Parts: sequence; C-alpha cells; structure tokens
Amino acid sequence: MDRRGFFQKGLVGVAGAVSVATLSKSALAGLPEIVSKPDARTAGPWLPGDEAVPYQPVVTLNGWTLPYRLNNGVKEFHLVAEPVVREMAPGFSVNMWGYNGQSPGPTIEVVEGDRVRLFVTNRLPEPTSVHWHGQRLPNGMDGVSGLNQRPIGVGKTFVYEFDAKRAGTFMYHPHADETTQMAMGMMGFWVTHPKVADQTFSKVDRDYCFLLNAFDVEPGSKTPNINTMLDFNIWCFNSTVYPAISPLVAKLGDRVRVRVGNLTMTNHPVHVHGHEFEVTGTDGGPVPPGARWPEVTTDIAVGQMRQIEFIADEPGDWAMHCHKSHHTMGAMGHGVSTLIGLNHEGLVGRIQNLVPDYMVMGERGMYDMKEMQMPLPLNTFPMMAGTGPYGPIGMGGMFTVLKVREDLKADDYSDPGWYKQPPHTQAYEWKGQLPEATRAQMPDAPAPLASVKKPGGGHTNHGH
Ligand SMILES: [Cu+2]
Repeated sequence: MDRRGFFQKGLVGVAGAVSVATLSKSALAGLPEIVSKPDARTAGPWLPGDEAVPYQPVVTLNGWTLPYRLNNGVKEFHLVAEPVVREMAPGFSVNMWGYNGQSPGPTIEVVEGDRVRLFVTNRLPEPTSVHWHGQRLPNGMDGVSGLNQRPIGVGKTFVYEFDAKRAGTFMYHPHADETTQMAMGMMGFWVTHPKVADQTFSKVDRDYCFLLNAFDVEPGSKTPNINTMLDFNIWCFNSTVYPAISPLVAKLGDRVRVRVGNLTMTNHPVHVHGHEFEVTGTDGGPVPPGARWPEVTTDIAVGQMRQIEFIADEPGDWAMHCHKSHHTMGAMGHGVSTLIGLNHEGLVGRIQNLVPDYMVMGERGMYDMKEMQMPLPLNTFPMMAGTGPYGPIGMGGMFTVLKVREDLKADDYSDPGWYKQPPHTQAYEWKGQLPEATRAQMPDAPAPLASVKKPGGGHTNHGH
C-alpha cells in the first residue's frame, strides 16, 4: 500500500476530519507528513491500516491518536509545537499552545519493543523541548533542555529516537519555560501497549485516556494567565469542560480501562459512580494483581498517572468526576462571600445605594445559579452548565458520564443519549403525610445581620 493509502486507511472512522498535508514525492528520508486536527471532538480508535494489532486501541477524550508511518521498521511521528485555538466548550474558545492543531497534543500509541522516531518541529515564538514522562530511554532523549539537549529553537526540528521498552501509561510535555508552556496547554498522552496481554497487563474491551489540566482564563478574555500558581478557574479533562467532555461509553459487561494523567498544580481525587475499580498501573508500570485493592475514588497527585480498570456491569448513566467540588464548576469569581443562612432583609436596598446593579443570590445555597440565565461576559461559560433528562446537572468542569448500555456494538463509541431507568428503580417524591418533626432546642438568637461596606475600600491596612 502506498503511503497516501496507508494514512487514509488509518483514518477511516475517525470522527472529526483529520487533515493530512499533501504528500510530497520525497522519499522516506524526508519528514513525515504533518497531520493535524481542526476541532475538539473525540476521534474514534485509530488502527494502523490493514495490520492486525495485538491491542485494543485507546480513545482519547476530546482528542485523537497521531498516525505514524513505518520506515524500515521504525514508527515515525511528526509533532508540531504551535499556537492553537481550543474550543473548551461551545462558544468558549481559548488561545493556547499545543501540538498539531490542538491542546492537548495527539496521543502517541505504540507497542512494547517498538523503535520510535519522533520529529518535533517548533512553531512557537520561543524555544521548547519534549520530555517523554515515565519512559526508559537514553539520557540524551529525555528532553530536559539545558540538561539533556540544546532547546529546540524557533523554527527548528529535532529528532528523538528510542525503543518503547516498557508497556504502560505515559505522557509528554516540554521541559523548557514550562511554567509558560504547560500553563498554555502543551502536553499529550502516550500509551505503550504490551506485546502480549497477560494478568498483569490485561486485554480490555475499551481503553480511554485523558489528562487533567487547569487554566486561568478571566471571563471575557481569551488567553490563559500564565502567572497563576493555584487559583485556576477552568478545570478540564483534556482542555475541555463538561458538558463538552465526551462520555465514556461501554457495553454491559465490558472490561474498561481508563488512563488519567495529572498536569495541573494540585491533586484530583477521580471518582467513578456505580462501580468499583482497581488501580492496575501507574506511570511506574503495572501494579501486580496481588497488590491491588478496590476503590471508587483514586487520588491523582501532580505529575502522576493512574490506570484504572473495572467491569461495566451496571447499566445506566454514571457520573465520573474529580471529587473536589470546586473542580466540577465552571468559571467563577473566588472573592464571593458565603451567604448561606444570612438574613438579607433590607440589605439589598442598602447595598444598591452603593452599587446600583447589585443583586442578591446565594442565601439558599447556589443551586439557583443553575437555572439563572444571566447575561455572561463574552467568551466564557456558566458555572454549572450541563443539563440532563431531569433538569440542570449541578456540575461542570472536571465531570463526565460513564454510559453503560446493553445494546451497543463493540466498536461503537457514539453517545447513546440519556439512560431510561426501568420502572420503579428511580428516586421518587413522597406524597403521603409527614410526621411532626422532633427538633433540637435552639437558643432564641436572631439570624446574624450583615453590615454593608463601601466597595473598593481595600487600602485601610497599608499603614500609610
Ligand atoms: Cu480536582
């Protein structure tokens, strides 16, 4: 098969067109074609042409797998570091840096023992490098600029080449001005499948992967603030926020693997509803079966990766999310006072004397926010934007849905819609009589009254 046929064959079934640059007549001595993706949709699993592969290919949530070409038995990839525009949610686009058209970059997917050659072209306005996190490789291929290599200058192309010695779950990211480059979204996933699946690294029916990442994009702006150290407001799976994050789809009874890497500045306890899973591997390798224990939440620290597996044996729509509740919300201001339990009587009028547009919310919690259609600044998304079959879903950010269905084809990854619970299996409203509640005796204190401070008066403690 000629190379054009090879690439096109490999791209069959990929949702969201992947554009292949025009193939030149140059020999394999030249650079591999640049393949890039124009959108943030989830591509289907990528299979290399007609070859039979000893693995179930991964599906990268809101991402894709980079096609390679075989050159004398070496798998050749071409990564292009470049500025991109990422649609994190419908109507919310962010100026980022990434690889081959998107942030994160494409997933690199190979087999244990493969010889891999990666061409990296730098189209950024500053030098970069690529570190292959977790891999066994020659020291000069490790990608720490200054330590292992000269940085890849603007407009230059470097070549990395090594054997994918160890099967497992890895990632890649720059080690050059990384506070800027990672805050701008430069990162990607790497999966090395075992040559032979066994108990330690088992064959699965579905294999999903994504990176946890976070950005600070002020409402109304389009570019992340790269100086933010902790106070991020956009919490993502693969540079995407719910409800734009694809669901994880599984057929009833499937063995499902989910690989997650954390490239944010804080830990994320990732929680799956309705099923118990085991951590079957980390970026350090597979966990021996005897050393695994059941979990429903696994904490993923900064720079770590976790590979979890479970049998999808409960049909339904199951939430899967970071368990830090502020990470399942969209953009929100952080300087907001807690108003729960506060007596607002007479307060609004007094505040409106100072701030004419002031409105009160939050004295009953913030549930009402979900239904509030407030005008938003351009280019942002509401705090909690997902809507389910029974109303607003009180979550956004690092949240998606595991959809387990009985009637699903093995290669079907499309969204099957909302689950319809069988009769008498759903929480319902009690319509009978309520007994008189026994209440604790509370002291007869009035609710605290709020006092009004003039806004903008933050200069009282400066001592001058
Ligand atoms: Cu989190």
